[in-house]
Amino acid sequence: MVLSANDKSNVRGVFGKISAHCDDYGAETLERMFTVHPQTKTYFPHFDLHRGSAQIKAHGKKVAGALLEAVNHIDDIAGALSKLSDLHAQKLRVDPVNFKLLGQCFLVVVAVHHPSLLTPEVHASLDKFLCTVSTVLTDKYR
Ligand code: HEG
Repeated sequence: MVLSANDKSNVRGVFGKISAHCDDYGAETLERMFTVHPQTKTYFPHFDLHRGSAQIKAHGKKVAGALLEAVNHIDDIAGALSKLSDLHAQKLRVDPVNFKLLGQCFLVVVAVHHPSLLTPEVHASLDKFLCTVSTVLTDKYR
């Protein structure tokens, strides 16, 4: 998956607009994922998964932070998320299908809060970006 210059500019534009809410959107993404795809809850047996839980908020902030890190190093996402990639591949071993689900939930959260932002072109760029991040985080599973 190669992000074009236009994709990168679209992705930067989205994160520029949502940056003030990123932590909240991270948590909302997780809540949406746990509700729509309950099988994803199996990776978090040690979490309180009720709506608004402190653990979901804290984890949402971490996920959003990693996405921001990827945007800030959009030409070297693999390098920027290298440690996180090791963690997911070697320790967490999350089934790669779940990354697609998280990415879709994030897209929906952005769309709900910023309907006019997600033109089909921007949607496509953000989807490509999220796929790239997912690929980086699952690339070392071998
Ligand atoms: Mg992962 C930990 C980011 C998908 C399950 N995830 C983390 C951490 C970050 C992160 C930043 C904290 C790492 C640390 O403590 O050093 N995760 C992240 C991103 C994405 C993703 C950016 C996809 C875009 N994660 C993902 C998915 C699942 C999952 C799809 C499972 C459905 N992540 C997971 C678990 C932990 C992390 C179980 C450990 C949570 C904990 O015990 O605190």
